[in-house]
Amino acid sequence: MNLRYLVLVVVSLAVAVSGEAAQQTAEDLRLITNVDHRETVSLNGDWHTIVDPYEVGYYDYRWRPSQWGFFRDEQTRDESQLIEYNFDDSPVLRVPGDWNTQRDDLYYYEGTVWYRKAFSFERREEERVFLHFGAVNYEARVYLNGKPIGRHTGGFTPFQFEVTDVINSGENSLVLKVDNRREQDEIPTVNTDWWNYGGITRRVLIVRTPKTFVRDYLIQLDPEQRGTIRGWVQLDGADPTIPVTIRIPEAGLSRTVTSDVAGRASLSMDAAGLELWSPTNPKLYDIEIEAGGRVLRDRIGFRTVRTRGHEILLNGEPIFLRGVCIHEEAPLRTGRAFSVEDARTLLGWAKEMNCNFIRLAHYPHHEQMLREADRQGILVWSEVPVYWTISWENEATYQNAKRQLAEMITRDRNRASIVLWSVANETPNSDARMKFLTGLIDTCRTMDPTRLVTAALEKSYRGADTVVISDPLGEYLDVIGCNSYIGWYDGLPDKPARVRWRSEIEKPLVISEFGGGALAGMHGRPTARWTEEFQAEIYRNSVAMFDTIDVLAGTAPWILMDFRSPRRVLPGIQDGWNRKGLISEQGERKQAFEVMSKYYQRIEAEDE
Ligand code: GCB
Repeated sequence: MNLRYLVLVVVSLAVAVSGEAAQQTAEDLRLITNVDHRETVSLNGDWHTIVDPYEVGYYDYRWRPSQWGFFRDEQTRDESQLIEYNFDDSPVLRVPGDWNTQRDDLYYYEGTVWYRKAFSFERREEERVFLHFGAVNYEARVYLNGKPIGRHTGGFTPFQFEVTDVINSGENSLVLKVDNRREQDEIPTVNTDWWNYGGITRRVLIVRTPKTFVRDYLIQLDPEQRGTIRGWVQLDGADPTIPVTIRIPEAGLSRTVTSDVAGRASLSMDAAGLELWSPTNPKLYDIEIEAGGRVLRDRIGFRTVRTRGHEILLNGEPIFLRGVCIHEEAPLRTGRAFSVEDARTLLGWAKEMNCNFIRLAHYPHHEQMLREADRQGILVWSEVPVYWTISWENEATYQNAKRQLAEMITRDRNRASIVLWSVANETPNSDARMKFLTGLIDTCRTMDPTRLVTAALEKSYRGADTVVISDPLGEYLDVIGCNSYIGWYDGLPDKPARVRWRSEIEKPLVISEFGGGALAGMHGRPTARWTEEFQAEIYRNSVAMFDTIDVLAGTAPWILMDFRSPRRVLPGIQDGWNRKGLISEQGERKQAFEVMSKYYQRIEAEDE
């Protein structure tokens, strides 16, 4: 027996005993993209759930993975058996949705909840079947008809498992163990400034595909040659060397390529006549990708993004990013946002503020948000939750971050709206952190050569009032993001007007956070903290400061809407909410909203 075979046998045995399936790696994701345009069956709706803080559904009394776990196929029960749980008589939670806002007793719950969905399904000959999860926070162990089919960690990215050989024609039982406990070595780590909403927070779908099908593709303009589409199509299946035709019917474009033995077909296509996507003209084209007699459709916008000195160029023209940061907090109802309606409300507010750009903080947001940004013509910064003090030295932590980054890029690299991938937020410098983050930057560049890479860095002072960015990570980025709370954590609201920025790096600078807190409806003098007047004063002086920064390519105030955070405990004012929103969670605009919207109106007029 050779060593490789022996390792395989040992790993398979371990899997069989523990019920564990190895997690996919960044290099081997095999994600099926564009689930919106595939044949799917929704498993959204009510799921029966068991709250299990001691994980008795997983471990036995010796703390070993139990053979009697809650994932056992319920059809195999007999009446004499000792079974101390019952999904059918347990309460339901809605999917998609976090558990914290669905039941009062789960408001602060962090731990394990079991979910069960019973469903019927008709299998067809000659097809493959996959389960798709938009996101589950944080760890998901998935069982179909009593069999473990996979495990995934990371609360904001999609994952899938093939279940062709496990799904029944007839009745099925899908069980998930969902655990959202925070751990030091995970991504994110234990310490964040947002609430750790648990649950199956995004949609669950059954995806039906032919035996060989188009799994993924990149169809984007070459950033250096706007008249050319470059990319590739990836097939999946037993018959990978078949012709693939890519068509853009409205533009009369069509190209047929043949995939190699790995199912990969490279694509290069003349695109000289295409109308370009931009915030003022968010033109999307219907795309068809035909392989093996089946057509997969998508809607794709074509644009380029590059930098030149201190400028960001969209379609070759300088553009100032008139932005705002957004958390995935549901507007008006609270909880995790997940729907097109949520996206429309948030983006509608951003547009009302005259934004052309949003920073989706601090993790990948749901797919509908990106599709809506494509439709509305809003540029996007998308990031992974590599936030503050994560375990830089831990190889498993690095692999986890890399995989989450790969999942984000794979899901969204055909969205015209996304112009920036961000690898980190406010991370303290060290050799280990540099190695970690430059590794993530390389992953971005390998997986998507068409976009810019950034990170939100921190500033430092030279003297009392001169700000510089000396973080060595800047050298590896295309665009420097910088979070800066001058006037809130750093001095009083009059301070921004005195501060001057000096750039030592010949790259565009985006102020990726600034601002301060205010309770909507609380009024007083501009010197009284938590009043709308105090917050508006910070904004007025920040805007005056921005006018003096010649390398500035964009700004994104923190934040569009108040959001839940357990770090924010001041009674009567915070009550568990970060109050730096320009709008309250109930939709009330604070005075600073008006300051920003006027600033952006002026910038927009100057740009025209
Ligand atoms: C930051 C963080 C952000 C916080 C914000 C704040 O610098 O990036 O996640 O919520 O400050 O409100 O302090």
